[in-house]
Amino acid sequence: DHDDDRSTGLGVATQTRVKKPTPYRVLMLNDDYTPMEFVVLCLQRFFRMSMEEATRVMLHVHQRGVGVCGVFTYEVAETKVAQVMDFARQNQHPLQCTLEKA
Ligand code: TYC
Repeated sequence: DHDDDRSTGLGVATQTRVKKPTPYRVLMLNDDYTPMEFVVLCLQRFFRMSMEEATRVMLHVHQRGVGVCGVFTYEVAETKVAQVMDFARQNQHPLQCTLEKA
């Protein structure tokens, strides 16, 4: 933002500093028990992925051990982790989701 009032003769341009939030990655972790379809459902439901994208991310996690669900502000990342963990617990799956500074 930029404010200037030359008409009064008192105007001085001022920059309004807008602080960019530190980005956080939400990570999905592999395990031996959570069904692949459940992980795909989580990625579709909480990260708004298409079935194709969710399947690609799930397979990446299955093969590599960890994968990125998305990058968000801390508050949003924390909320998404909690949503996944709650949904997994409700369905008795050991699925783990976490966040890290991007
Ligand atoms: N490894 C699981 C299986 O073979 C599938 C899985 C994928 C689990 C991704 C968790 O984040 C995960 N059923």
